[in-house]
Amino acid sequence: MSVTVVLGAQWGDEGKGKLADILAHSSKLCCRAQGGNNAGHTIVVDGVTYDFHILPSGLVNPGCVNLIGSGCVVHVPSFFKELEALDAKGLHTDGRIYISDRAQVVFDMHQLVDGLEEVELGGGLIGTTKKGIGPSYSTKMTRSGMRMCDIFNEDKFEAGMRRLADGYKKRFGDLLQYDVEEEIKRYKEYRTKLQDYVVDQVPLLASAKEKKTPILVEGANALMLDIDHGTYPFVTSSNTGLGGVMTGLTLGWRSIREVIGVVKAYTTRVGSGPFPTEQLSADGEKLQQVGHEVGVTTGRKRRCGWLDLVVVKHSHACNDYTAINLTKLDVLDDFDELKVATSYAYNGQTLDYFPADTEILSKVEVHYETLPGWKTATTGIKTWADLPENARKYIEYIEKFIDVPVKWIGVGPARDHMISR
Ligand code: 2SA
Ligand code: GDP
Ligand code: MG
Repeated sequence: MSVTVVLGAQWGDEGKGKLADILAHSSKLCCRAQGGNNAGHTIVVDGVTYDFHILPSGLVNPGCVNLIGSGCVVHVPSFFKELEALDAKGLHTDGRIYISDRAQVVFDMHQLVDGLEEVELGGGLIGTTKKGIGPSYSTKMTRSGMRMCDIFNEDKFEAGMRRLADGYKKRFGDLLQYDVEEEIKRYKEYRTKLQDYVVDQVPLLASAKEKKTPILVEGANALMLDIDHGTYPFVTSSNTGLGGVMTGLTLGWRSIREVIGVVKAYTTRVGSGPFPTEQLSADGEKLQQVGHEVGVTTGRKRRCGWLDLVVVKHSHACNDYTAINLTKLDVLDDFDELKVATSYAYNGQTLDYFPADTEILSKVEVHYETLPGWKTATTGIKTWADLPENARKYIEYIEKFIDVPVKWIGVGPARDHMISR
């Protein structure tokens, strides 16, 4: 079995979906290991735009079966809504999408609590997508959550839901406007509908291993949002790095052939938290507008700044990338010069590590290298040799700094706007 893993190397929205779609052509199975419908992966094929949230991007390829793995959290109504939206675009998914019976269920009450917990944080809010991700992973860890397999055990499931709702009612009182019986009622219908989708992932992946099926793992969110290695607490509630792939799917460590880090040619972040290279300036505004940097799930404007190689190096130290896909190079086409962060200093001392303490991170002084722009349109360029010299130099600088080969370069949103090297 050979497994290729695609992971976000920054704060998300690097363009993982686009690479996953391209690689799905040489895969038979595409799996999500973690996260829920907080993710937003946009794919553009033949002029049609598809947005994926909980569904894996491998669905665009008709020859690819897709799995939402055990490490994921699934809001069932959103799952069906997303399938319907794909169907309406002519993308039929029958028999190609499965959910692990061990994945956690995200309830409407988790989503409401997500909002209430944000209010509790006041000025220190995380800026979540309010999709119930944090509350759902919390109830998973306190062992009070419900899993997909529980849906088919009606009495146990309903008792579990009532218990969860009681707990939340005690905590939030009238602030929680929620009727558990309403939600329980809706599961009566889902129980039947879900029968075609819920599977035991362990034999599914074991059989894929036996048949040497090429597998693609599509990471969601990104390393800097990892619950352990990201900018805690301004992170999501799952392990978004390689660790999450190992726990969320049952693939076996020996099968992993390639771990591709997807790096945007600049940096963006949605939600709160320190962002050392953020540009609250005309340059930041230009990146946001040219890059169309708007959240796919919430419609929020993404914060923008220069490429931060300290971040990418930290990300590589955590995930051990075998290759990089540099994306959205074309967004930089019209800058006279470009800055890349190469180190941080704190209290006058250069740091040779990425600080764990977000308070330190928010106060670091950033050291930049300035590189010349190329002032040439790159969208449509198909080969490395045809890229402007300064664009190649920019890429080579990154490659040298992090010591990982840049194998793919994104020069536009469409599937064929990708140079492979
Ligand atoms: P959550 O909802 O608990 O996972 O939020 C916690 C933090 O994780 C961030 N986060 C994301 N960051 C970038 N992209 C994400 N997906 C959407 C997209 C985001 C959107 O593709 O554009 O539409 O706003 C994503 N999902 C979670 C989040 O902003 C919090 O900082
Ligand atoms: P993901 O969450 O990592 O899959 O990324 P998103 O889909 O949230 O955000 C990336 C956005 O950039 C999407 O709108 C993509 O269509 C678009 N995109 C991906 N690669 C490129 C590229 O190389 N150039 C340009 N201009 N857009 C790209
Ligand atoms: Mg995204």
